[in-house]
Amino acid sequence: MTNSRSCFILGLPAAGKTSYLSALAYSLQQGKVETKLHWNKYSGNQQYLANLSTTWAAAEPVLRTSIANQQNCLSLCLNDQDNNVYNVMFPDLSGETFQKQYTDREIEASLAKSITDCEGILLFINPQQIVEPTLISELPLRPRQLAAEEENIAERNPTQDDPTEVQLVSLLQDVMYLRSGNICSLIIIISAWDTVKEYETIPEEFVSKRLPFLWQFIKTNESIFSTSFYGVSAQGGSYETPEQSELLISQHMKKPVERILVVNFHGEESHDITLPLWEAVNQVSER
Ligand SMILES: Nc1nc2c(ncn2[C@@H]2O[C@H](COP(=O)(O)OP(=O)(O)OP(=O)(O)O)[C@@H](O)[C@H]2O)c(=O)[nH]1
Ligand SMILES: [Mg+2]
Repeated sequence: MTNSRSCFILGLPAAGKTSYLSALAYSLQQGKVETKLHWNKYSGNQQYLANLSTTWAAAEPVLRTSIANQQNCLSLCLNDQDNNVYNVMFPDLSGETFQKQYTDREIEASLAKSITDCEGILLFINPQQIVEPTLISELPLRPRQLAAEEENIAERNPTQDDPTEVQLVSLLQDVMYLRSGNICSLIIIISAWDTVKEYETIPEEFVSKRLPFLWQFIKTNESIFSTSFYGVSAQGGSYETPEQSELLISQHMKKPVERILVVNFHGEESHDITLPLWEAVNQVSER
């Protein structure tokens, strides 16, 4: 039986959305490491994902997704080990689209429909991009007159200055509003997990410590967001210099897919990047 599933991918700029899709596209084509989901057959336009897969294999950073070339609807026909077939549809949008939604309080009708109709949301957070809130007690003491003058000069830029968790909670509130409270599976993916794994082991713990407001919001709305947390290193390390990329490739010559690291809710590690997607489509079928 074929199930149609639609997932929505949400995340601010540089959250790791496209990097995840590039590792996913590569993983689905290789046969060396077992994955929960397999490519069943080609469907739709595969060129975008095929290009991402090539980029991943070469350990090259993906290009940032501009609003002009964002993908509103990619599709994959996948099957799991029990031979359930899933037609999974998802977008690869630019983080700027979500920033605009946050600042302008507006959303395109087609995007709103994708959010309303989807069964699962993958929300990406890059630990290296988190803007943390500043406590009033941490601000430097300034004479009142000077502070007022400075505030007139320095214009606040909400997308740069507002804490990441505030922006994400606002976007999730929009999701709740659009879906009129309909339950939705929410998969929170901490990307670039290779940059945090030395001192954090459990992805949910990372969220509760680094993004406590977001974590409280999710806990408060458990009846609406059925949430799972994953740590994912789609690249396996940094691609910042050609030497770093070459090292990653040479360390995993036989099984390149083992560069990928996925840490589940319990802190268990694997190389299966299809797990978060499988959970998003499977949680729905269990309901
Ligand atoms: N170290 C490390 N960096 C990563 C990993 N995955 C992504 N990054 C880095 O995170 C940055 C952003 O990644 P993208 O995948 O382009 O993020 P995005 O969410 O698609 O961003 P937009 O297209 O701007 O919305 C890039 O500099 C990546 O190299 C990883 O597994 N490890
Ligand atoms: Mg992108």
